[in-house]
Amino acid sequence: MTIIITAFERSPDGGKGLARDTRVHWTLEEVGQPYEVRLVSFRAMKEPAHLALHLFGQIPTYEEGDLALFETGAIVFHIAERHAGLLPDDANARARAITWMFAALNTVEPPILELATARLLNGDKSWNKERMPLVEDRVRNRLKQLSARLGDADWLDGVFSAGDLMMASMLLGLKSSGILDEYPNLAAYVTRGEARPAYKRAFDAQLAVYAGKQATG
Ligand SMILES: N[C@@H](CCC(=O)N[C@@H](CS)C(=O)NCC(=O)O)C(=O)O
Repeated sequence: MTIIITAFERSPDGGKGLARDTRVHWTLEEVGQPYEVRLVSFRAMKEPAHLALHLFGQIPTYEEGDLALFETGAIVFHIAERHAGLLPDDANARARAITWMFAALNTVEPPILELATARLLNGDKSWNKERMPLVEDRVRNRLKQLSARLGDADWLDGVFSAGDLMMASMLLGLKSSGILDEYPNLAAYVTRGEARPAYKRAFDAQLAVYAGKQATG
């Protein structure tokens, strides 16, 4: 059964792999599942056909036969549960890997998103200057805690898991801010994630989509 995921027709990040479809590409590449990508424009994302798949009118979505999913946490978990390689067999280790997925989505992503919003959307507002140090400190606080927990380890709980895939995906969004480099073990963690062949394939796949759209206009 062909797996179809959706992605931006024109990604605002210019092909840097920061849109959330990249973590789904990455997951599918890790487990070796073929998939197709359907591109959607910002307008099409808010139209009935797409809203039937994603009630919030966003990407990515995931279709597999008569199953349609949205929310990257649910999509990555679904794939990781059905294919070997991203969730340990041991029940407790599996539960911990799932915990890291939730931690990435619920505890680490929100301050990172707040920082991105403050920089990209509110950068020109007079009140943003005063607020910025608070927003950056919220990110630093999470990174400090995560950095202390990771220590010298390669991955958060022994072997690479869906929890690392999700956590590294969040931290990737911080690369351009310079804040990640204040925590060398986290910067190295992200570099290790990016060095995985599956990540490279996922990144290249989304870049090819972006470059193709640029070339064809
Ligand atoms: N919590 C959702 C967030 C999805 C999301 O914010 N998608 C962005 C792209 S990365 C989007 O579609 N933005 C356009 C919009 O919200 O109109 C998930 O993890 O899938």
